[in-house]
Amino acid sequence: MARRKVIAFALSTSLLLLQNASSSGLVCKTWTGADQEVPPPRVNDGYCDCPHDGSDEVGTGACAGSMDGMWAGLSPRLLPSDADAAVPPAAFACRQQPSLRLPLSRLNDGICDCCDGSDEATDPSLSSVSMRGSCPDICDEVLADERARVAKLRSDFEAGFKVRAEAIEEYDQWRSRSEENLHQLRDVDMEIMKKDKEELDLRLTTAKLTFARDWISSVMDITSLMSTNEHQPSLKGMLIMDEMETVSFILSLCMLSAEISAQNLVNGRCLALDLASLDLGIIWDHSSDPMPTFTLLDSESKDSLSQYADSILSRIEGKEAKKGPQSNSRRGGRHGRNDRPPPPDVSSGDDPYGDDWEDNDHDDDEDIESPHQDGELESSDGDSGVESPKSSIENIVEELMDSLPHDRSLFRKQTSLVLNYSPPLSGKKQTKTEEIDDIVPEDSPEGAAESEEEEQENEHEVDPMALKEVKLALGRLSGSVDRGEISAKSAARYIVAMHASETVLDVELLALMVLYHSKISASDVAELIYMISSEFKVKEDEATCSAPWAAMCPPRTKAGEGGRTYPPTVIVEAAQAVCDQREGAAYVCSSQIEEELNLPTEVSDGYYNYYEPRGRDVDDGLSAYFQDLDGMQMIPADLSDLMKQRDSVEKELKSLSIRISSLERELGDDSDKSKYGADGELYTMRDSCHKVEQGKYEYEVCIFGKATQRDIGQRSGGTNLGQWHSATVDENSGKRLLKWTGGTKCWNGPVRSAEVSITCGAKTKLLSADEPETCRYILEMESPVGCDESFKQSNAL
Ligand code: MAN
Repeated sequence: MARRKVIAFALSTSLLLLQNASSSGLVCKTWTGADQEVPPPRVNDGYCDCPHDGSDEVGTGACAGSMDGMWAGLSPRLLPSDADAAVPPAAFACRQQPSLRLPLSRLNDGICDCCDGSDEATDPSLSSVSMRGSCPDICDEVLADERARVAKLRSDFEAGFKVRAEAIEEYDQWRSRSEENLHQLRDVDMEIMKKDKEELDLRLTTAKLTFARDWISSVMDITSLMSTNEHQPSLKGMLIMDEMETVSFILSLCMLSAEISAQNLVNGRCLALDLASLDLGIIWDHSSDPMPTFTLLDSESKDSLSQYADSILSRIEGKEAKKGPQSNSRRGGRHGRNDRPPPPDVSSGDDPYGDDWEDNDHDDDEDIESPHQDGELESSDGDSGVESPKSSIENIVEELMDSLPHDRSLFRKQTSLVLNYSPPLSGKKQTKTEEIDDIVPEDSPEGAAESEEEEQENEHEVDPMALKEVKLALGRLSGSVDRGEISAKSAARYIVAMHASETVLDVELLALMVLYHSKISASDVAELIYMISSEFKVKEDEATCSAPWAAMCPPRTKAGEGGRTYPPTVIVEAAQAVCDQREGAAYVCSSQIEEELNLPTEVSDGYYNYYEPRGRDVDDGLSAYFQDLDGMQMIPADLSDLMKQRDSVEKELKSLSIRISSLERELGDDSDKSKYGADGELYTMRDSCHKVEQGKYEYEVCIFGKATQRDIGQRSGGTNLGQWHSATVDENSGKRLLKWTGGTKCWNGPVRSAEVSITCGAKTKLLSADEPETCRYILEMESPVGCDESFKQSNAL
């Protein structure tokens, strides 16, 4: 109403101003006070060109209130400070309501627009409108809510700003401490430790070379002593055997040692042969197939010596020998240009296997050698009838096995019958074996025919407990026998490989070292010698059935050089003891084929000719021969010290590297400077989790961790909304955005993800959660993290 009144008044007074208009145009002042000429077309065109007096728009309302005394014009008091700027202000801002913008035409128009009336002049000289100067100040009422909001914002900001500043300070301190720490660890400690390790490695390499050389020379010394013992028949001399017999001796040692203990069979190989080869500078590559290959120690090459030392050391430490570098390995061991012969005493000038190998009338000799001579294996071809290298090797292995003096076949057969025997079910009586020795297993045809008769004859049931014990004992023995066979077969394969290699090796020396490592008692060794060596062996008369050991009883001797007799006394005595012990003992002739079950009530030594081999103990006559070798099986103190030091330096290096990388990860690398958000503001919040409930869900976000959605009331689990992804600052709004990505895939939708936008707040708190698109979650958070300068400015705080 008041506004309409003012306009009417303006129309009536504008007519007076028409008189000032010249025909060429109207002259009036612009808003800055400069004179201007307003051309006729712009007069009364609805746009106010003359704001001071409204003279160009007297016919319209465009300059309403511009009549003298009624148009206040632009009071200097109301103009912004840059009033003399070339561009006029577009609007008037109420002093207490900066967001309320008024068009200039509403200034001094008699209407109170600003709550403090500041849009209406109080200058009395300009006052001619009723409202002028009489606007009441109603700001307290109008701005109450806004003022409260701003006051809270300000106090939150101040509190948050402080917290943020402290967090940044803490981060800075942590960062500089950590960087210093990292520098110390990475550039100082690590360097020192690496140098230490380098020095240690150097000393260790030297010590290992010395160790390897010493080892070899000790073995040589000891073994040559064995050959030239002045006072008693040398150990070497005890082996009055030809090459083939020596091979049988080695295989038998491997068999007996594995029968004594499972520990003597390592990965299906004869440990004694492994160790003996190593002593003699033979380094096996067990992985090659069908035949193992080996490298000979090249005592002139540091690499070879060091590899050798490693093998010996790991063997002493009880670890499997490390595999040598492939370049050192030589299939079949044929000497190459750079290959040196093995240590002098290991090889003899003669062909070690001599004619015995050729004479052994196995036709497969060529087959063994050919793959190695040609550098590749013949492929197996069933159709052509050509034997594959593998099977020809197996044939030789079988032949070698047949040459072994101990025949376990009768024992095996009986043992398996007993082990497979199960007593008939209740009601059916079973006899004790002693009374009826023709018990045939139920499932055999004879068993069915005889069962009735048996039933009548059998008065005593088999004691199930006794049977159990018998089975237990036989089970153990049969396991031993199996191990022995595996061990001997494996040894046979290695021996075949050595032979095929054409490398000149002293097989007698090897036998002595296997004898040492097999740790077989003198009596078992004696039995082998007497049964293998053709010098002592009595040809068994096929027609008469004699005990297998009868060949050595009584033990014979043979005069040797220097008035010595062979075998050495220790062996002869041990053989004699065996003869005494077994005199009159029951035995089964090899010619007797026993197919039927004889259930024993107990298993005694010598069951089906199987006498358990015994290990060599300290009192054993043979132990004295090997004392010096026993002393060698230790790592010298200085080398062991160095190894310990190196191990501990390596351990320290490892833990140092772990610490360095974890510190680097914590600090964030160069490409990850924003890990802790702008200025490191998130550092103090690291690993903190925040929750909010919305609808039927509770949302939890963990800084640098995971975001989860759970049903309200659910304590754990929930839907994975993603793993921590990043913290960024939105360029336009200045808001922090925290992201979690790669959550559980939405059914028929995207992989879940969550985004938290942070506004300034005194404390960190999640305010709300929303799912604007399926499986995309937007959360609002307030936190001191958002209380920075840009927030202050944009909120005019
Ligand atoms: C669950 C929740 C919801 C989501 C649906 C999608 O119910 O994660 O937030 O929308 O799965 O199937």
